[in-house]
Formats: sequence, structure tokens, C-alpha cells
Amino acid sequence: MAEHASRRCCLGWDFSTQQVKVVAVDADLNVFYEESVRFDRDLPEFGRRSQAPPGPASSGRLRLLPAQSAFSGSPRRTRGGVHIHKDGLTVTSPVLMWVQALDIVLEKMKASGFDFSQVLAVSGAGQQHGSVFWKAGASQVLTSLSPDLPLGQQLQACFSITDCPVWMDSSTTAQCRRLEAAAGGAQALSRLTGSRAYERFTGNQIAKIYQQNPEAYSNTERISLVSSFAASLFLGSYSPVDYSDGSGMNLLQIHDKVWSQVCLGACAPRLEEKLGPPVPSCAAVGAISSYYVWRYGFHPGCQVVAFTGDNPASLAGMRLEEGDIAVSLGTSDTLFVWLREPVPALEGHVFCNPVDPQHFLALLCFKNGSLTREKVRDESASCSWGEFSRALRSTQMGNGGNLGFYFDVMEITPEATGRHRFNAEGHEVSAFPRDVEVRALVEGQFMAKRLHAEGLGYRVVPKTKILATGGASHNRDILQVLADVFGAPVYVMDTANSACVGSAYRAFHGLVAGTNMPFSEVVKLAPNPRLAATPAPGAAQVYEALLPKYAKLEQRILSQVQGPPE
Ligand code: XUL
Repeated sequence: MAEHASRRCCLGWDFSTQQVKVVAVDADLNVFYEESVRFDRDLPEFGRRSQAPPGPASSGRLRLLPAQSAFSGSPRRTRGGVHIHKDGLTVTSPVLMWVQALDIVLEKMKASGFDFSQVLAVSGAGQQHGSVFWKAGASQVLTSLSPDLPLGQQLQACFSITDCPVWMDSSTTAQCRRLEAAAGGAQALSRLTGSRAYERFTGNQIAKIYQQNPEAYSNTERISLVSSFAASLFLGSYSPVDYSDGSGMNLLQIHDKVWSQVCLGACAPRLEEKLGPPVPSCAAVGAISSYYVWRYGFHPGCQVVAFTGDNPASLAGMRLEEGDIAVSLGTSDTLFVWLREPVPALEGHVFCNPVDPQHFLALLCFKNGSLTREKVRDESASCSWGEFSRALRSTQMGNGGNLGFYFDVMEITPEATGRHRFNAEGHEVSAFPRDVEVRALVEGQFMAKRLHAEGLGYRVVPKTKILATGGASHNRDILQVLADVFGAPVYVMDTANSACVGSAYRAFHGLVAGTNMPFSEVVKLAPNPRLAATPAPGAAQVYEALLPKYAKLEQRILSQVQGPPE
């Protein structure tokens, strides 16, 4: 039997856009096992389908017949686990693909000799915002699964919508405007639910399904997020939505942790009963279904801890704490911010915190990330990262007062486009010397991150640490600027599996959540991130003086784009 066979552990699952993945983490918080299934590669049969045109789905009580999705048109593959529809806006994934992927991962684990009897608890993550529609009668199937058959075979007829809207969908603009109007405007909706209306957010997706396919909607007994759907598969009954992933729906009042009646009413009728009450993210929602006990040998006492969204689960995997910030420097740059008192705004999202229900997590996305850095490297640093670094080292903090904005594609935070350069006197200039250009780009990107995080209520505190991940986190000189602009030390860590690992950590936390033991205590044995840069002396004074100037110039650019206020 394999070496991993008999360690007491928790499992962390990730139902992401492209794959289902699991890690096993032992009581010393070592990851000792991982397995995955990639949808495009391992389940190509789902790629051969095209999408059902909008229209009534099969109605009536559940019968065990294959799911009817009325596919028509030419065959298409899933790409990256999704089907992009002809309108270019609608993006879905087949729900049975996710179920079968779970079957395959479990069978692979069994074949490898994995000892399921040692699993104390399971938890998991799902791509955020996606939704699953369980057909009337599905609950009965879920509670009486036969251990002789795979899940995919038994759940075939359990869904009233077989192609689930996912986070990449942007087809619900009309529903968003309606929801904002019902809530008293975008700002009011953001104050209530943590975000203005976004096309991918689940309430707007549900509203669209109700409007376009009322029969399927009324034949739905339960609506899950991808996370709570995956938890339901393990529980053998419907798992509640957790507060943190529930905050990505435009339906949950993030302070009171209850569904907003105004938002529910604006989206679809009888929605509250189809969603069920939400629960704290660290709640143990029940013991694993006897299906897994009989088929795989799980211990009957193995607990299922509420699943959450992939971003909240990553926060747990990175072990962020109050005042910390994680900066992912990828194609887009993303910021995760731990907040105590959020100020929801028209940009970014505020979610309930997955490891501390009193606190919050904000997410900000900056579209001009590594592609812009590469472009400026090619133009001003001879296509070389070495030259790029040299330019950063040969220029001073604050760049002699020169400030730049580099929005090569339409930026999300803030909504602006084009390149804008200003000299120390605040005059717009058309170009900078090469080295100044490189520093203006990097300082500008990090000042924008700090300012917009502060706009959501973030404050640097003495114990703040910045966790940098993604491609550019390998460049020490870029990280030095990050440390200087934020006035806080920068750490790096391997976060490739952070949603899975965070889910396993959360499973351990769920086991003791009743004792009020804080998450930080549960994960104190986990590997520490590595210190990569500390702020240079004098950095705080330089950037505290520059940040208000940067903010004013950003406003100037925005008023040029949007026109002066009326
Ligand atoms: C977050 C979002 C994505 C998905 C990706 O709001 O839409 O990060 O969670 O899985």
C-alpha cells in the first residue's frame, strides 16, 4: 500500500473552471497527496456538445432519464472547461461534467491506495458566482444514492438546467440595471451586498433564467453555487451556501448575513426557499453521505465543512490576517485585502471573510498587469527583465515626482484608458526618459493598488504583510517598489494550490469551530512565506507625499474621460 495510506488528514477540493482537484493535508499541515481531472483533456465527451437554445426544459417530477438539454447545432468542445455561446456573452459549463470529474478523481484515489478511513473532514472551493439548478425530486435521489454506481449515472436527471452559467458569463446587463434600480442605485446595492450589480453575480444569472426559462425555474427545488453544489455531493443532501461565497450573488446583506428581500424580489419569485438559509463559512454542515462510506471506505464520522468560493479559499490558503494584503501579479493584477470595516464602493467587491465571520475580504482587479509591464520592458528596457531591474535600481523612490498611468487596455480600476504621464509640476508630458518610464509604470501600478484598496476601507497597520504571487513576484526589484509604496514587508510563497490547500485548512478549522479557536491558531504549523523585501528608509515619507498627488491626477484623467460632473 502507498506511503500516504494511513495519515490522518483533511481533504481540500477545488471545483475550478478548468478542473477538479483535491489535496490531502495531514495533521502537521503537510500536503502529502494530490490528484486532479482536467475537463477538456479527461472529459472530452462534454466538449462535443453544443448548447441548448433557450426554451422550456423538460418538466414534471423527476424520472431517472438522461438529462435533456436539447442540444442542437454543430458540435463544439469545452475550452478551458466552458462553452462560449454564439452571442459571445453567455458562458456555461455542463453540470454533469463536474459530477463525473468527481467520480473520476475518487476512483483514481482509490486505485492509488488512498486510505479514506483516515479523512477527518472535507471542505472545498468552487469557481465563484456559477449556479446549479436542482430539479424537483433531486433531493430524494441525493439522499438515497446507491454505492454500486458512480454519481454521474445516478444524478443524470437531477438538474432543471443542465448547462450552468459560470463566472465568465456577461449576458445579464438588463438584469443588473433592474436590480440596481430596485435597490435604490448602484451605490446602495454595493452598501447592502458588497458590490454594485455585476453580470456574473448569481442573482442576476438567476433572474435571467427565470425570465427566459420560467418553466425550468419553477421546476427547480434548490439553487446552489458551484461551491455548495460540490458540498451537497459529499453530504448527500443540500448543503447551505456559506456567507463568503454567498457575497458574490448580489443577494446577501454582507453585514447582517441574511438574504436581502429587496434583491430576492427583484430577481425571481420564491427565491428564498430555493436558496435555503446561508451559514458561516466555517460551519460543519454534517457527516459525509453513507455513499462514500460504502463505496470508498470513508469513516462515517467524517465531517463536511461548508465549501466556499475559490478566492475566499485562497485567502485561507495564503493565511492572510487582519491588515494583510495579497497581490497577485499576473495577466491581470488582483488584490485580496483583509478588512475589518469595509466601505463598499462602485469598484471592487467586498465579501464576508471565510475564516472570521466578523471581518471581510475585498477583491480588486486591475486589467493592465503583466502584459503592460512586458510592453514597457520591450520599449524602454531592451526587451530584458535584467535591464528593467537595472532601471528600477538606478532611479530614486518617488521618481523625481514623475508619475505615470499605463492603461493599454480599458482598465477596470479605475475605468480609464490610454497612457498619461505627468512631471513633478503636474504638467502632462508625452514621454519620459527610458529609466523614468520603467519606474513610473511600476510605482504607478502599486500606488493605484494602495489607493483603491484604501478606498474600500483598507489601512496599512504595523503588522501588515504583503504577500506577492504570480509571474512578477519573481523580480526582487519590482517587489522592492511594492514594499516601499505600501511601507510594509513583502513575502512570497507558492500559491499554485492555494484554493485546495486553503480548503483543507478550513476543514481542520471546521472541526474545532465550535470551540471558537481562531483560524490562525489552527494553521500555525503551516509553512511560512519567505521574506523578499522590506521598505527602504524614508519610503513612507516619499509615498505619503506622492499618493495624494497620484489620486488627484487619476481624478483628472477620469474627468477627461467622463467629462466634468454636472
Ligand atoms: C471572482 C471571479 C473569478 C472566479 C474564478 O469574482 O469571478 O475569480 O472566482 O474562478
